[in-house]
Amino acid sequence: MVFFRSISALSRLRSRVGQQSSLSNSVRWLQMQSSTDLDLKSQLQELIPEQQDRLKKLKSEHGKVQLGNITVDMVIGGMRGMTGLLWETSLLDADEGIRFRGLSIPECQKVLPAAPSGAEPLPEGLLWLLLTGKVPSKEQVEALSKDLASRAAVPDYVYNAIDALPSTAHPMTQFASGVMALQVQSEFQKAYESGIHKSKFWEPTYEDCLNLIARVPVVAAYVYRRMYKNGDSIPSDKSLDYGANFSHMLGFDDEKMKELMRLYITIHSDHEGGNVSAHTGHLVGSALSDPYLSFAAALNGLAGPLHGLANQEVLLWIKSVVEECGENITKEQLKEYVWKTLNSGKVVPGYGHGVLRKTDPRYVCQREFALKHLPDDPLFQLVSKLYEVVPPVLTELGKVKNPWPNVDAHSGVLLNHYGLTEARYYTVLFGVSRSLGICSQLIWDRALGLALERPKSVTMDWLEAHCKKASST
Ligand code: NMX
Ligand code: MLT
Repeated sequence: MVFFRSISALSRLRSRVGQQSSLSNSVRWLQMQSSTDLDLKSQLQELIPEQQDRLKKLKSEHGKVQLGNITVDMVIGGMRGMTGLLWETSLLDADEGIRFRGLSIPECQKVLPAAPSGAEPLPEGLLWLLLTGKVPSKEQVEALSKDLASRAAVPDYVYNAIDALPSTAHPMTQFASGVMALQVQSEFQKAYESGIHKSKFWEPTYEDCLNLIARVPVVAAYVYRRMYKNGDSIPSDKSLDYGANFSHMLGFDDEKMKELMRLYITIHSDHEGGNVSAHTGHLVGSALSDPYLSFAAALNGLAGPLHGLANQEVLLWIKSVVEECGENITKEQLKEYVWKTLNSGKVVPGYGHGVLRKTDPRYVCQREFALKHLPDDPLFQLVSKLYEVVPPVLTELGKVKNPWPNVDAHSGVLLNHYGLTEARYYTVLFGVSRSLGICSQLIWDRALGLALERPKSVTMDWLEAHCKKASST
């Protein structure tokens, strides 16, 4: 029965994606499970040799094929547009947005298993997809859910490490410190110290990654309860799925909030490899630093206001609009407020992107969630008004390459609606979700034996001399 449902879902999907040639490779990957194997690690064991051969062939047959020219602008401008990383789990198209192993967000919402009472994808299913390139069955998702629940014990010294910080420390500082403390149990570090052969690196990496993914919601919930609920921690409920249990540990048992959490974790998990957090995780991992060290580093990048902290900034900014102008602000007043923000030398948080050139599909699906579950929420209505007001203003500014909203423009009002009102905490939620993408790729980094990252840097003197020489020839 599950098999037939999967097959019909696949043919629906194929008919939608069939025309898109860029997807052919991803579709090659996208095979529904006919196997009943519930063990994710043994699935990977089967896939790895095939992918190792594929990479070897690519390198030997096409290693010298050029992928573009590097310009001075790229070197000065944060390597924008420079293809320089191998990242298997997802791919971003500037107009279409993210695809996880070839699947867009609406496609994931259709084919990935949902909770019995829900409609949004279970993050465990997305994790399975990211790791294997295959859409899991309901049974496989349940097995992974149980596996993660069985790995979620967090040692006391992790809590003690967090408790050593003032409770006023930023939630991302507390969270990243907790992740660093989790590192004490790294299987990779132990295996490396005992001289493991490099062909086996991926196995302790897999254990670390699954343990890390299982434990970060517990650490994150501890930080939340410590900061905002007098340290009154809520134990995990192993009968719940990953997203629902995280919501429960935070203190939110409303079924809709659990649905939101599943969607939230799914859509924030991965955004190809060049964003600051993913790239940092990959870079640090390339030194064979274990997944805890790599992911903690990634979190520190996520904590920057131009990256993950933007979700905090958006809600604080929206609340400042309401404080100054009231909830029933007119579009004209809103436009003035946006200009005031820009003229004071600040960015409009939640708008713009380093790669995307259209509205982020992660924004769109959150908007759809709001239209379905909270259409009358006043802050949602304000977010909708901003969608009309901000893009023309940013376009008028003349230098912004993408005036459209990104993922962070919407998440805060949804969380706020269900009672998670503490904006400074929001980036921690992003961090929990991103563990799925960064860790999935780290496992493949080790399985494929990817190289130490070490790009060449140059000085301004070097650039000037090079350009002088280039213009004289
Ligand atoms: N508000 C004001 N100015 C902006 C904005 C914005 N939302 N977006 C871009 N610009 C400016 C940018 O600061 C730059 O100015 P300058 O030349 O004076 O340095 C100019 O427009 C050109 O920037 P772009 O090439 O369009 O964007 P870039 O790739 O450099 O930066 C972001 C991308 C995301 C950092 C930028 O759009 C931004 O600061 N947005 C607001 C913060 C935000 O929402 N970040 C979250 C991104 C998603 N995430 O979760 O990580
Ligand atoms: C992300 O999800 O990482 C952000 O949208 C930033 C990016 O992709 O550069």
